[in-house]
Amino acid sequence: MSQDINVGSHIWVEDPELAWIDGIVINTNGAEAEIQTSDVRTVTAKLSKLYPKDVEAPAGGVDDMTKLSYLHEPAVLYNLATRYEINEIYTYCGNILIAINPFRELSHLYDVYLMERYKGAQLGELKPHVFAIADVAYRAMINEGKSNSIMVSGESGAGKTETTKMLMRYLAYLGGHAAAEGRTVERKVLESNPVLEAFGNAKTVRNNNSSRFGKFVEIQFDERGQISGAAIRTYLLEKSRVCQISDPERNYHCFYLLCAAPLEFFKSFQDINRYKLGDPKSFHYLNQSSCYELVGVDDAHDYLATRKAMDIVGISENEREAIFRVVAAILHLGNITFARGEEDSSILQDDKSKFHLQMTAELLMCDSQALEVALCKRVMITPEEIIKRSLDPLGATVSRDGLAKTIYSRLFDWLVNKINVSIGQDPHSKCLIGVLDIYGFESFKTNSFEQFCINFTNEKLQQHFNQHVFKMEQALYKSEEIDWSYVEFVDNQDVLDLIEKKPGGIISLLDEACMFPKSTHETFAQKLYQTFKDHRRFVKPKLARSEFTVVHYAGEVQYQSDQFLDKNKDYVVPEYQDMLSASKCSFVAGLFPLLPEETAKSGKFSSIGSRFKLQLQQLMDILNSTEPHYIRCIKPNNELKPEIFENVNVLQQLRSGGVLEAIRVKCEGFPTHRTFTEFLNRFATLAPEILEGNYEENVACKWIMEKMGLSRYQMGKTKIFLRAGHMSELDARKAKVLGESAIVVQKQIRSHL
Ligand code: AOV
Ligand code: MG
Repeated sequence: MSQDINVGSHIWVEDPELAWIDGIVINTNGAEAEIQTSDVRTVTAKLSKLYPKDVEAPAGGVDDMTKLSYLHEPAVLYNLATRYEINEIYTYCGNILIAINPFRELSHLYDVYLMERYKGAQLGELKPHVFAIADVAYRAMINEGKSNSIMVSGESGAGKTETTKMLMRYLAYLGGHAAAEGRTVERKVLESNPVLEAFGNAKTVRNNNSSRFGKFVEIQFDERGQISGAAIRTYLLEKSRVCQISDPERNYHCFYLLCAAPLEFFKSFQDINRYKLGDPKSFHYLNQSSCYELVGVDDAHDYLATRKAMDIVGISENEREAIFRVVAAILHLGNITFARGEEDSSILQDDKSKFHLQMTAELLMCDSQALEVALCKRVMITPEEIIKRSLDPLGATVSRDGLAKTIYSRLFDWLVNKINVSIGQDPHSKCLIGVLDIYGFESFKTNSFEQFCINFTNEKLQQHFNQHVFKMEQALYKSEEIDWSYVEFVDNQDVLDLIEKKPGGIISLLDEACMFPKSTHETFAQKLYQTFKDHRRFVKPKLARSEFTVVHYAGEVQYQSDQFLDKNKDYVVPEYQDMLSASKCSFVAGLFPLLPEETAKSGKFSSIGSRFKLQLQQLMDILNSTEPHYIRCIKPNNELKPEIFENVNVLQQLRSGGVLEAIRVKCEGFPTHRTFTEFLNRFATLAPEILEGNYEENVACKWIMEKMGLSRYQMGKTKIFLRAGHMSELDARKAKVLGESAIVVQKQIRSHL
């Protein structure tokens, strides 16, 4: 880069605060340059570290990074910042869409009028938009009969869920049943969002409406391109939130909605007193944080909206009543506290606890005595005998929280399943569009098993992205024997091996530890240190006894292993299982179906980590069988406010999302390739003379390119490889030719009349 830089050159120079700042070289001295920056400071930097600035760049930036005349990190960043300033939140990078969260309503961006315009438009013809990506996926599906997927990624609060909703609205618009009203498939698909958000989203420090589960929505289409079914898969709901929250976060929205439920709504039941709820401040599961209300959110209104959405997705009145009864029961359950009884046993602490126990049992319609015993005692089955052991107050509290988490996660799974049954699957559908909205990479002060699974997911998706963008591109160039200097890229197979290899990966070792009764988190950590002492993606932090660090593709994350063993065990205490499956409420009993005798007795350990790994593999298998599209969401600042664009922060996200690498590969290479036949089918009209001669296909393709004055393309063995911009140029020429010939035909028709 540096050889073109002289005194007077406009350049970008690194800056600790802004990442990059523009300036003019005022002096050079060997390998060093003196620069006057645009904020009128004089700095020195190595010439080799400077990047040229395009002084003729359009004022409002360019809508596709591949159109930048100088393609490098500062240009990319500056382009995004410039566009963000004028509310252009979408920018392409080839066929990847970058979406920057505006943190303000931009309703004009999503209205029906705009949807109509994007319908059938070529990518790049209109401004970059989520609709355009959805349209490309839909057209590709219709034209090629192949399934497509759209993967939306980004860190917490970057806008994945909002983007996903827009994609789904647009797909529903394209594949909707025009004349139909009422509960159509597409209506149910759309209304599943508010239902799942009420039960699976919560306010966190990073996002006031943070999805605490991953989601893959598979929209099925019939041969006419209409939506004929859908399946929603969810991943790893954050269970711990049900009983543990920290200031200023909140528990799942549904708890607050129910507490705020308008009284008159309950007239159809005996009355709201049945739930004995009221002020959320009186519940332990909610009052661990001092945040109860959200700015701009009316919980009472949302309660009604949620009930309505539940109705649309096919949840009956009785079921809705039971669902909220269970939600109320969980709040009461959390208020049961324990005191020390005789020896190491525990008893209910006071009359208040007795009241809440009574309420919990009443709402769950199970036996209060059985509930009390199940909370305070544990049956131990050894080969020799069955012992009933008392739990101390701490043990009873842990057990209580375990029960709350189990009930809540079963409730969530029930909702997902119900929605799927109600929407219905189309067994004849051959094509689908999958939309993935899954938690982004997380690295907090303390990182536990949840972060480990989330980051594992992101490693998998990153590999998919890498493979798609890099490997596929390169492999193709190689097999086509075209001139291509290989680009290095960071592969992450080694991190994936570290995590998921069987046997010997972290998940396998965790399962082993869970099955061995004497293991503790410390022995587990020791085992990790021993096994991976030479692994370049694993670090034992200094002085660590139970922490370990994984060098992820997006950076290092230090995990606290304390709760890994507990959190990996998927286990329902048999007493709870028996008590709830005997509930007089068929809904509650249905959440806890009786297990076959064998499984119940053996107490066989079932691993959350391994199950998650399997789910993830299934997801990857689906994704691998589809044509992928990527949307990278970016969070411009951590204050969640409009108009603030933090360069360093954004750059980090572009890097960890692979956008910068993708840009390099895309632009150095050939973003579009077509077989000769495909190319000729599409563009023969540009040179009708080739149809008359007896040309080889590749010669004919070359002929067209030369006739159009396009160069820098490459001919492979079976395909022609185009540079960015070639395709749109060819399409535009074709449109012009077709327009002209249509006029000729019309003239001929007229002259015959
Ligand atoms: P996330 O899904 O990526 O985070 P969301 O989609 O929930 O993030 O977005 C966070 C918030 O940003 C939303 O609640 C909106 O207020 C705002 N927002 C996002 N996209 C837009 C948009 N296109 N227009 C207007 N406002 C927007 V997480 O689920 O936490 O990983 O777990
Ligand atoms: Mg989300």
